[in-house]
Amino acid sequence: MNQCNGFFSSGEIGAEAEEFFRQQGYLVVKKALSAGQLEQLLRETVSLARGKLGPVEGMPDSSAAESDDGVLGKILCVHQPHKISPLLRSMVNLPPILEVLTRVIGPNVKCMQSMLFIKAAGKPGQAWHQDEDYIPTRDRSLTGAWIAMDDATVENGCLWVIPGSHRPGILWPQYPHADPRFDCARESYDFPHRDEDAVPVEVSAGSIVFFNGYLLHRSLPNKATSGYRRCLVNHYMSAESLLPWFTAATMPKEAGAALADYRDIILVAGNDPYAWKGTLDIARPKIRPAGEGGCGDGRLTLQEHKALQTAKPAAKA
Ligand SMILES: O=C(O)CCC(=O)C(=O)O
Repeated sequence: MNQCNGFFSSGEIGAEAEEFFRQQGYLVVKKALSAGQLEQLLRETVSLARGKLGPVEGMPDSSAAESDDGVLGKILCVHQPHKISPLLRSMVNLPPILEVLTRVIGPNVKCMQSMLFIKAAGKPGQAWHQDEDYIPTRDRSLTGAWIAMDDATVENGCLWVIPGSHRPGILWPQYPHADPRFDCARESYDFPHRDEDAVPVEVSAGSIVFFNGYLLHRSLPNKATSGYRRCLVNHYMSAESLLPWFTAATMPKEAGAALADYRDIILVAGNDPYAWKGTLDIARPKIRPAGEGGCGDGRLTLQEHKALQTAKPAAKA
């Protein structure tokens, strides 16, 4: 029994796992996928990257003669791949995922997003952030299920988490960083933890890392000389909560902003109390190309960003 480090087996998700998740903000289900399922996922990733599942916005040019490595190396991440892949759509309700989610979220659970990270050797990671910065729930129920498609190690850029950092329920400020270790998203700062408080979540392929939407997490660049650190991340929340996401596109005309509710969702467990609204099919897959990290002009160091923030009121006066 090694529950104290947050690693559990499928079928072992009980009160101890739930308590670990509540306190630390994450847990791991070891080897939740079979070798066959992993193999299918890896093959589907190549098909998707080659455009065989249909067009994807942002797809880099590749020729049929190019090697799989050449094609995969141009893509850092595919957003919403389940929209064109029946296989990835089926991974949204894998039994080990539902086993954990119905324990840590509740009986009624919906999914609103999938992301497929490829992160070839040499490619950047993701800076400190909290997923609720991007996907706002009303009840802090956002939970990621991060399915490792390769062994994820410190060397190849595994996930790092700050245990317990979800508990205050605060969204920390973010700024557009210029750190070449990370892709172009924004970075959280001024939270009361140090980088040294983070722990690497090294897992074997087929394991699933679950983490709360307020948990501070990041990943570092893939420093291996070859290979990938691929993962499929699905995001879930309580079906009882509205989802005020992408409101301009999805808010019903008669509703105020306070009632905005993104309805391109998949119910994966229990009942949807808002089933009367129906669902939408509006999200389309999109590719984030694999740059080298760092985002060039217009990006700031934290010191520059803070100096600008301090200068703003004075400039207005
Ligand atoms: O896998 C990664 O590199 C980052 C994943 C992540 O930050 C997320 O899923 O929110």
